[in-house]
Amino acid sequence: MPIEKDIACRFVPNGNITAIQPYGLGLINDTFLVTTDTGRQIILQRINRHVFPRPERIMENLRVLAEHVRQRAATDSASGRTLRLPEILMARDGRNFTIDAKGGFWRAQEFIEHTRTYDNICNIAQAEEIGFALGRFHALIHDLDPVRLHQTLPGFHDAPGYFARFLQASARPRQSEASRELLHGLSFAQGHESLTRVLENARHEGKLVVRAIHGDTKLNNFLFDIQTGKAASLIDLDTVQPGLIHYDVGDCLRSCANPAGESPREITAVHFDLSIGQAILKNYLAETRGFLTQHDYDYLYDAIRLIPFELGLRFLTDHLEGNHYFKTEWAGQNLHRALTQFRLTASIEEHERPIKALIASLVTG
Ligand code: ADP
Ligand code: GN1
Ligand code: MG
Repeated sequence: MPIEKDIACRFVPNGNITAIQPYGLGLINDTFLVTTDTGRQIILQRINRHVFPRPERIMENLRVLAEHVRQRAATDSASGRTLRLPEILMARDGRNFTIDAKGGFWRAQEFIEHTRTYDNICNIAQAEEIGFALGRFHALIHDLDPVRLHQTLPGFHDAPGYFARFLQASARPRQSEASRELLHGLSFAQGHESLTRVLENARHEGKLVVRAIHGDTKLNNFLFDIQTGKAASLIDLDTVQPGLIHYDVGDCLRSCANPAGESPREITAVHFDLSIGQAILKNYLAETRGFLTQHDYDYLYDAIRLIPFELGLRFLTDHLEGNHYFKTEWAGQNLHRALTQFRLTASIEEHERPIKALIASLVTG
């Protein structure tokens, strides 16, 4: 019996499992869609232990998050539209995870039906939905004391830390001569070190405060209702932990406001689309106006510029270290992903004035 079937049985007390298939295009966990003879479907995941050293901390955070959101929903009935978060399922032994014989860490969650994800943004209406969903998520957790959450992934979004690791990896002797692409990536990274400290400095100066955040707000972590096209859910909650909301806003815009996506055929197609950025930020700010501060607004542009650069550094470092973090399908894929994020960073720098003007008009208007 394949291991995932044995594990799935632990989360499905009633009914026989009729199908298990690998599901989705996440780069970190192993995800399966499990179907039973009652027609019920669940999402089963093996958490990547290399990325998450203490996966039980994720599950504790998810419990705290669910409890907080439930309490808020009870007091917040006037809010109109809701954003669903997937319910975590209990295993037969009463825990919300299970461990296999090899030490693999598994958990299951409700499959949110009638939804789909996108890897490339399609239109402005989707961008507006993304802005709403991220803003609503931040509004739901803005009063969740971050002290109640574990760091599930220490050093995540520590851009200076990523830069130091990049320097180490790039200093190691290479087996073959560097390609033109690699030389370009190395030189882009080296030339942008000064970007890496901007958010962490603002945090140390007390201008930006640590809050509960999502941590991984890329496009395919938003579920869209197939029929209405509305954002139904924000998933992949493994990196919900203390952090800066700027990480989430920057990550969301780097992922969604680049219509060419993370794996474009031609890197020259990559650019920051101002209309998409405007649609996301407009709805995001409408949901979060009640608790964001002037300092928060002041650092939005820096976040939008930093997070694609940071991700480019992470991809490039993984390429140099032998691709043990992000899943890859072909040699050189992480280098290609890095150059894509660097191209996006350059596009954001080219559009600095209009992006700043856009933020200013949305904040004051
Ligand atoms: P990873 O950390 O590897 O990205 P995710 O938790 O994002 O893992 O899951 C991978 C993919 O599986 C998602 O992009 C989405 O397509 C799908 N998925 C995950 N959870 C759910 C869910 N509760 N309902 C529907 N689809 C889901
Ligand atoms: C990973 O897990 P997934 O595929 O949704 C990564 C993000 C990156 C993203 C780039 C925990 O997201 O930080 O931005 O890949 N998640 C983790 O595609 O490292
Ligand atoms: Mg994901």
